[in-house]
Amino acid sequence: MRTDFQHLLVQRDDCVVTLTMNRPEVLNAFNDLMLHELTEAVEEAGRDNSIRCVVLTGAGRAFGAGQDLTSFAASPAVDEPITVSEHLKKYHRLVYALRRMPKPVVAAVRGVAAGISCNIALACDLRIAAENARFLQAFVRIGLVPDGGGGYFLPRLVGLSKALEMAMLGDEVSGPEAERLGLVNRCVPVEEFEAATTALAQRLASGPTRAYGLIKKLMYTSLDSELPASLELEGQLQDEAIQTADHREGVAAFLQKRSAKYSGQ
Ligand code: LHQ
Repeated sequence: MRTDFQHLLVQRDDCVVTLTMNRPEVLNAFNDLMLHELTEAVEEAGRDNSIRCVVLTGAGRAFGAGQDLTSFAASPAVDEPITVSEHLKKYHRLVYALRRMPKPVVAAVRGVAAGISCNIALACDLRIAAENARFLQAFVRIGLVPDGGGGYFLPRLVGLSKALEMAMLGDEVSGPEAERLGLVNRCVPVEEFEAATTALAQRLASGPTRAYGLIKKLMYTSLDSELPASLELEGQLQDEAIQTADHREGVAAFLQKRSAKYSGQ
């Protein structure tokens, strides 16, 4: 997989790839190049069968500060209407790449995750936070609405009431509070953050990868569908899962009273 990016570090450890957004001088705020590089890397990781878990994180003291406001800002002096929806389509491509990737993606959040960076973390499958994490729907502070899927992910993760509060007040939510709300899966002390992230990623990377991909499809499709459609899809996906080598290995391991050794196939 390509590693020579300008604003993205790519680190490979066996079947885990860690993608680190790397503009620490602006708390990893997104400029066009970083967004492009991250999207390319996520899409490539999705296609590469030797990668079985992806970790997304930020360099330095933050996860990300949202859109770089120096490279994309409405000038107060200009009256002409500006259109941001075309620009947002580039973020949407990243959101789809994360959600449709047939393997687990973990967001590892240390420090601030603001604006669209926060919502990119919400687009990942699981989130681990350090105790110093700060989740912030910063949009309203500059008179904008949550983008990057925030209007979709946030109420589904924390419920409508808290989602509206976060979006309307724009106050920071700490790591421990995020865990309590279900915004993140777990929050750990700062000094344990890296080891806990590695342990989670390695566990996922040695699991039944194809089942994980099918689980993502089932869960994400069910959010948008009625019960009959979800039950129908469940049957189709289980037909697929039951034919995998990992399913056979899991059953054999159970019957032989040993740990399963999953190949990802
Ligand atoms: C930054 C940024 C930043 C540039 C910190 N840009 N430099 C919107 C518009 C258009 C299209 C697409 O979508 C979007 C979506 C969005 O994401 S809108 C939301 C954009 N983000 C924000 O409004 C957050 C702005 N940043 C902040 O409010 C604070 O920096 C937070 C709360 C994130 C962190 O506060 P602190 O920990 O106190 O750090 P700091 O403010 O001192 O920032 C450190 C440096 O990073 C500083 O530069 P400097 O040269 O003074 O050290 C900041 O200017 C820079 N920085 N965010 N988004």
